[in-house]
Amino acid sequence: MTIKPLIILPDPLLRQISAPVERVDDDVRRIADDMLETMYDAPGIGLAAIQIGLPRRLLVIDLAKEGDDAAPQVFINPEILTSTDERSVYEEGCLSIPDYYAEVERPAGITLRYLDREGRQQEIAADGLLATCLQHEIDHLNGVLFIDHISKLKREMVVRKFTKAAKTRGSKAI
Ligand code: K1U
Ligand code: ZN
Repeated sequence: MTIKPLIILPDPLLRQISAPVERVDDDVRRIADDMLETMYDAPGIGLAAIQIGLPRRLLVIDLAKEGDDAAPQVFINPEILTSTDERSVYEEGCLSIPDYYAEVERPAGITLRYLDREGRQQEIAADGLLATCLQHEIDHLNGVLFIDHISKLKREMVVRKFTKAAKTRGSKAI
């Protein structure tokens, strides 16, 4: 398993719409394992393939508490089937927008259809942090970032800060 470099705002890749995974094979399982390794190293609780530069509809999540056994979950070609009218607010972060957190309101519950790492179709109902994290990661598959759910003023400030930081990094590179 390999830890991959993370794609950081304002990289245009983060705005790309990811393509469906056509076949769940060993290559896809290897990518999922690399994503989990990258997510644990960061550390984070979720990761979409585009965050390591791969525009494929694949995401990983692990919501195990510190000290508990790892509980990795792989979701391939996830589709939200239903969303509750009830909404919940959670303070979200993003490994592609390091050290920035903001409250985001989303449907409190969803039902989801997806393929697991063996390529079997599954359906689940999710609420709480799992519902929030799945929606955050599925947004990534559609080129949407959590800052798109906050005010335009705050979003523009964040994008400006990260654009400046990227330019500084670029000017220091040989
Ligand atoms: O997709 C990502 O960028 C990962 C992101 C997932 C997420 C966090 C919060 C709400 C919705 C989705 C993160 O993992 S940010 C880091 C984070 O939340 C965290 C890091 C260490 C310990 C616990 C949480
Ligand atoms: Zn994110």
